[in-house]
Amino acid sequence: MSSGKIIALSGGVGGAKLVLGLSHVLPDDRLMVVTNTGDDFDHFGLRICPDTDTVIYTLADLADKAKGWGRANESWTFMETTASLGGEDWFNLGDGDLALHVMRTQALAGGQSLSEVTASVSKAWKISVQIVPMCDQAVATIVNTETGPLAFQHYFVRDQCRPVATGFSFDGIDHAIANPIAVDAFGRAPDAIILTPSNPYVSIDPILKTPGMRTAIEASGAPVIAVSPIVGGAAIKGPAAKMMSELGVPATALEVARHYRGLVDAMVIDKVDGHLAPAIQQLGMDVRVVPTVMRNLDDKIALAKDVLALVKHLKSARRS
Ligand code: FO1
Repeated sequence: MSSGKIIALSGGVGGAKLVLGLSHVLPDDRLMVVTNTGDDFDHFGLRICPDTDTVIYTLADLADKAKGWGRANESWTFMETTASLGGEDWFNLGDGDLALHVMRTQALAGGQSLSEVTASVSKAWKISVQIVPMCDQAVATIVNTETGPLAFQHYFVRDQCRPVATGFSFDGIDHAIANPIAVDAFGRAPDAIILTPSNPYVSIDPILKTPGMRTAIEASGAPVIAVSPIVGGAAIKGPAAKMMSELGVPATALEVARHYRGLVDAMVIDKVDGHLAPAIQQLGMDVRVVPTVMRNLDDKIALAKDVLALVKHLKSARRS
């Protein structure tokens, strides 16, 4: 394989798991992660960036692996004190996590961009994989529901994904600009672009819909591979399957492939969904059927290797 970059588009938990696997099998300078910032919001006057932070904590080996978000071995004095004062306690900020939000908010107020803050956090915590937020402008994912529009974290955390979703919008996206660092990387002949197994509607779509991003991906000429977050009709974590049925589409890996049609060259789906491979091939996509559920580091590395084998196959098929 050549030494071009592998550029992974990632939301939170599922995406971060595959990114960790990729980081174990690729030299650090060959991996770039573009993170979803549609989940970002202001809370207690602080800028919170959940998906970017999940990737940071995962790569810095600081993540709470059981919860999938936040830091391991957290203390919760801030939250307990906030609750005892009758403050808002629906969104859990651990004490160590809080320090990151305070530092970031201060740096942003001082004129740094989100990309710059993310790079300096990565440097401080010795993460050498490049983590690039999808844009430096504020974009806010809105979940439209039967009972009205909800800011993403209100839908996801406060209301526990209970409202019935009718669609999604991304406030501010028209004024956003695809991160120039990512656009530059897409223009330098990357080996592949990976849509990680994150939620297609609220994690990957905001990245793809950021003006300039999809055009840059398409112009890169690199194969685009998506790993299905839907396995056996259910999402490994999060509301993707629930959203799909509420939107009136079957919660299947085939439907994920349909959603990405026109952009994605190949799908990686789980063994339990092997019967869907012919239908996905009929959409004009290549398919790999492998174990995709990442329970431990070995699973993450194995999936990363399977994805990279597919990259190699797609690149040599293009050459011949
Ligand atoms: N998810 C929850 O389900 N409950 C929480 O209280 C919560 C707090 C939280 C704090 C910081 C952070 O970076 C993430 C946090 N998350 C929490 C996860 C997060 O909001 C979602 O996982 C993502 O936005 C979806 O990818």
